[in-house]
Amino acid sequence: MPGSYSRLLGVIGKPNTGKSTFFSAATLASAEIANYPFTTIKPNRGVGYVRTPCVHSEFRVQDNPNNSLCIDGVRLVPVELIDVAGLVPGAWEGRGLGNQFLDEIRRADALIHVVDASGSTDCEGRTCKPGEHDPIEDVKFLEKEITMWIASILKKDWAKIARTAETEKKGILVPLEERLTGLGIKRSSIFAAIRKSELNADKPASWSDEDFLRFVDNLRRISKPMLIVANKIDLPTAEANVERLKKLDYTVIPTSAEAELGLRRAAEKKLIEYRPGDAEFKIARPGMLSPGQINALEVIREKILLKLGSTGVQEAVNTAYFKLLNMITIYPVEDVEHLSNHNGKVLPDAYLIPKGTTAHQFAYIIHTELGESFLYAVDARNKTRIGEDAVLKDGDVISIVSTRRRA
Ligand SMILES: Nc1nc2c(ncn2[C@@H]2O[C@H](COP(=O)(O)OP(=O)(O)OP(=O)(O)O)[C@@H](O)[C@H]2O)c(=O)[nH]1
Ligand SMILES: [Mg+2]
Repeated sequence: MPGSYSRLLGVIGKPNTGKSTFFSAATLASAEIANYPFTTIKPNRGVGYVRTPCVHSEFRVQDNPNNSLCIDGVRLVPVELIDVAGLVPGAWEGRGLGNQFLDEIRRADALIHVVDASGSTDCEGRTCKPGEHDPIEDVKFLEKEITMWIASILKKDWAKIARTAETEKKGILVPLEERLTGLGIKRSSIFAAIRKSELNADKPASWSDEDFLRFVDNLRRISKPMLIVANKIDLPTAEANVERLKKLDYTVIPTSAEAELGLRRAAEKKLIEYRPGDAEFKIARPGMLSPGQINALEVIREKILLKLGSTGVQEAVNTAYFKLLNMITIYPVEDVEHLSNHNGKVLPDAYLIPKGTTAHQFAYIIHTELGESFLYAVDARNKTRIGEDAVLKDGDVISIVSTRRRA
């Protein structure tokens, strides 16, 4: 996807927690939503947005966004999401829709785990008395499912590859990498997981079963970072559970996916003024709304926006990008005076790139040719030249000067 450095967010969890509602709210793509488990069978893929303050106000210019949107000073940069079937305990062994689900999140770079914080669905997603089910159990089971799934992929010929790695003295990194690239897991993550597990990469045959599982569990945490969306916060039994979920080792974002979906649909029809993630909305066309609709909107305002500051959906997408994946936003321009591209469009593009990216690497991200012909970059804020090794900062407006062209 242009400008997003193609990262994929996987929306996962047990059935009936609101994954498709969250996905629809985030992307405004239609996805089937219903109050029973396994509504979603085939995955939904769609485009949502990361929200960031646009630099155009600071530079006091009017912008012409191209790869993204800008609504009243808020830049919305497209990002891709996938909503999959619900996962039930034992999925890694093929229960429920089992491995099919796991296969679909293979390519996800970060996971948004949607939990029913109100506790009104049991461990298989069947409706139960609100507050009856403990959502902490859902977090534990999901961790286990993903770990066991990765372990089952590695376990098949583990004894053999561990022995070969030792006899040929080639270490375990390369054979592990070969087996894990299909899951989008990189060598650096494997290396980090071995270190974190305090294991010897040269002696894998001596790892005990426990060592092996500890390694896989660390690998999951490192390669598939996850946050918890504590959904259905509009229900009264959710509040206490959110506080308990926050004690776990995750970023927890309370949400009402249903409320966000309502607000975005109303905004799409121009019935209200609302940008994804706003703390408030304004009714734009009261005459077009029934008293029931106005009442529903006012309940969202009172019970969610005034209480929590937002519905949480946008915050979850932003947190996945900016915190879990450590991304920053960069605006490439060709002309640093006018902040425009070669068509005269002002601040046309916003790119999401990993923190730590250098000016030269950024040139490669825009275009291989630009990377190859890179001379130096110019920071549009102070019009100074920056070298190839300069690390870019969030919100930088950068022009790349190359032997061929400016970008
Ligand atoms: N109260 C409340 N209900 C919600 C919220 N989000 C979703 N729901 C309801 O929860 C039920 C399940 O929603 P879905 O989005 O279909 O859930 P899912 O996780 O995709 O379910 P599967 O596809 O079956 O795994 C529906 O009745 C939704 O209307 C929310 O924020 N608050
Ligand atoms: Mg669904």
